[in-house]
Amino acid sequence: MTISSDPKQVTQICFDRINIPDQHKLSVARENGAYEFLPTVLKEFDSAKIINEVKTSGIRGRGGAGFPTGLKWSFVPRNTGKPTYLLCNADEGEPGTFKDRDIMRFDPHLLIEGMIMAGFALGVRDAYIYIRGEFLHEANVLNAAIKEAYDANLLGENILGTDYSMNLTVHRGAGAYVCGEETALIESLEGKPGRPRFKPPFPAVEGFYRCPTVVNNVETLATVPAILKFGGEWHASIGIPNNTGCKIFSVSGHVNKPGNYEVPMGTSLKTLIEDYCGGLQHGTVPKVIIPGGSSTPWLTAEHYDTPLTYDDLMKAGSFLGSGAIIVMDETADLVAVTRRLAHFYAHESCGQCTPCREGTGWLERVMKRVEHGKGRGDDVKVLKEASEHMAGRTICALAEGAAAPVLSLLKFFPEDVKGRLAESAE
Ligand code: L3W
Repeated sequence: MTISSDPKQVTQICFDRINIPDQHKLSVARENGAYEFLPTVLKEFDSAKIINEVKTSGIRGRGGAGFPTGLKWSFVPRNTGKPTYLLCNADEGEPGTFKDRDIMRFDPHLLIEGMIMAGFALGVRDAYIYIRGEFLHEANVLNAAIKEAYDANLLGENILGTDYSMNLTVHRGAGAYVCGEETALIESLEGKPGRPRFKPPFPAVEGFYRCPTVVNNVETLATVPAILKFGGEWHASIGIPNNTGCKIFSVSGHVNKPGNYEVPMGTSLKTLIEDYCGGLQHGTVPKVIIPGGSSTPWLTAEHYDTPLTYDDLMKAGSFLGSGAIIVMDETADLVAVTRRLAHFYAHESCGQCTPCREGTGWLERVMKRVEHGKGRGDDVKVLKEASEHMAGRTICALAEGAAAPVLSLLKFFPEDVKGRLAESAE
């Protein structure tokens, strides 16, 4: 690792080795610091120390919700007589998000090392990576890396001669977005249809096969080796309080250089777009910025200077989410964008909750006729009411995510919808 021990110098954590050729191979990864600190952790740290470091680091879940990772780990009950499981959520399906994919295909050993450390802290014997089915290449890379790790006694029985043993298995999903929701992921991993469960109980207490289970995102787990090597205080000094560390942002849309960029938390949207992404394709300020994946409410030009943190984006009316920033300039047809997203959510609703199953279908049908200039006189009202009747009335957040683009369109650009109503409409 070339990460600086001086937090002020740190600009990247998970992507530190991302551009090194052949980093996915164990020999290359080891030359560049992979597993270097693992023996120290396994031999000199204990569970309490590790959880304490992770708590001190302030890291919050990088998958979307931003829940404090150390706190989640501390919820796991001990001595229940049941096994504790560690599941890595690699189902990266949120439209706009493509960061975990890069960690897995370019630096799989970083994730594996993070999982061994997390597993050791939590007393896990069996850990799984639930990977999005479409990521076949990444699953193959991970499996090859896991095999190399087993052969080097980094996984399996008595890791590096210690008392700790852990198995790691990759499980491929079958193409359902909702399986990125942690309880649907658990159901799917148990071999059942991926339908979210009611929470509580939270997985930390009752998860995989009703046993204590920690579900963490790829980026979260990939940050653990650096936190343990440099210390929780070090991580807490990067970024800004309550929003610590670095974050990978997947930037897409009307920017000149779309891609994944890891930056310290608190970097502004404008800096990310102009300094890292080469600015906008047309114009000087974006028309719409979706900051955290398609499920998060839209921001507009007035929010261009917002620092990229959980707290600041919430203050601006949205969420940091998974860090998938979709940028749209003046050329975007926002009605068409919203219709396309409505189709996605209607297709991906698992159908378990009526407001989601019916509501997503309504949003898609109405948006379709609006897109084709055949909207009816009361369609603005229909869209608003249907969206409002979905949010907060379902088991998981999919319905809320489906409503977000429609409500954003109506909030910021009602004229775009009104202009597409059929002439015969009032
Ligand atoms: C124990 C408690 N554990 C909360 C745990 C909980 C989970 C985590 C966050 O949604 C969001 C969603 C999407 N005891 C606990 C507890 N936990 N209280 O903390 O839980 P929660 O319920 O706040 O969120 P969630 O259901 O995990 C995630 C949004 O992310 N999103 C989606 C991103 C999609 C991807 C992707 O494709 N990679 O991540 C984007 O915004 O809408 O709001 O572990 O168990 N008392």
